Amino acid sequence: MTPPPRSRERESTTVAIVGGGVSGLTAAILLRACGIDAVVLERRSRSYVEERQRAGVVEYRAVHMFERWGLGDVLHGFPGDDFMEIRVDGQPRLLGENMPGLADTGRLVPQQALVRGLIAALLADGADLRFEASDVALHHVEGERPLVTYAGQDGRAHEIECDFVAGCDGDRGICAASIPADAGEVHAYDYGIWWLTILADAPPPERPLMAVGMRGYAAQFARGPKASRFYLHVAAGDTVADWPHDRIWAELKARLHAPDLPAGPITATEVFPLRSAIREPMSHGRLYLLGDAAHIIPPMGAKGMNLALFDAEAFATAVRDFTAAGDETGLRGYSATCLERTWRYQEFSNWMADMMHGASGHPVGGGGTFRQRIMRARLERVLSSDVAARYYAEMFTGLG
Ligand code: RFL
Repeated sequence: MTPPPRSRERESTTVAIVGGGVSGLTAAILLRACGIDAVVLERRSRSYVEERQRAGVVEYRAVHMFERWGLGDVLHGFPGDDFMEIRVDGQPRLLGENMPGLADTGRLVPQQALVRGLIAALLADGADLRFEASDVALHHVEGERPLVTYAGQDGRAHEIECDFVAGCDGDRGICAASIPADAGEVHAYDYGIWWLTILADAPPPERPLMAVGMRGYAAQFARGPKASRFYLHVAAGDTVADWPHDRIWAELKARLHAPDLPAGPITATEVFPLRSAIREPMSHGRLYLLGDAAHIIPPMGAKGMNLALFDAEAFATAVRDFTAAGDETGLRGYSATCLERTWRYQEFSNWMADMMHGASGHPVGGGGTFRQRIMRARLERVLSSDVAARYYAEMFTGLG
């Protein structure tokens, strides 16, 4: 920890939240619903945060969380699909057909729509959101009153004393980095698989679509009524420059077995490796890590944003119980509670990634044709057995 600065005007709040993404804003709105004051410090501008496009599905469990807190209005989306199409070598198969557990699976809420809804609701309620806060640093998180320092939009130095710091600043943020290396462990896993993701103003598929075939894995998901997010498994080390738009559309048409796939302007592309990293414990002194600051998970399974929402509720509830009644149970159990769900979702994501890439001729970790056939058999079991599909349903909805 860096030593605290001197001679600045000191403010005070109950919770200083570093990061105004999904986890930080959700923690802020839930704390506010409990009458607990908080300040959100976000490095980027409001418009940048509101435009950043990533996830698209708020799971059934999280939809109910917002409704339970009387905050259902922040979810500006449209109903999710009850089925997922898995196109196996060009043949459509429906995952979840006739599955009672898959009715009402969640809601399609693009991440930026959720962020916009949260910001609007917080500001309408007079919440303290500070955008373009730079040089955020944490001090004394092992003590009773941590201090957070930062420079405001005007460049002036500020410091905020608080009871708790919520580290919601994402993967590679300053909060996790300020925890001493010997104060915990990071469980990391590199899948050795890289994806190209494409956002396009192209009509979404009839239902969420994953394609399995020996050319490699591909997928297409709705990101609003007129936009799609596509994924393509690509060679490790590829860059965006390796994928000009003509090549992207040709490969998507081939892998999705959709020669007439409607194209549209591509608005964003990114190449990234599939990896997991889970920090244990998820707290240090009075610093609590939420969302990607504590754990990252590959997009396969659509769980990153949903884990962030789970952490936010666990944290807000724990602070509420402590503040209202001095009950420390939630704070003490925060890390174990969140890690238990994190590991279950990591297992789901890992299971899906193994199955989809293995069945597409690229088993994670190698294993040749043996692992390819094993993963084809696994996929066939999920597509043909209600019992096997129920596992998928439970995990996808977040009710498992
Ligand atoms: P966020 O949303 O990244 O927010 C972190 C915020 O912290 C700010 N920040 C700082 N602020 C102040 N001071 C600093 N020093 C700061 N450093 C950073 C950042 O500007 C930002 O505003 O993290 P959070 O809240 O933990 O939420 C996590 C989710 O955003 C993430 O898990 C998902 O986007 C992951 N994810 C997906 N999740 C799903 O549930 N379903 C999906 O379909 C899905 N698709 C995806 C994804 C992530 C992707 N990327 C990033 C590879 C697709 C992609 C392409």
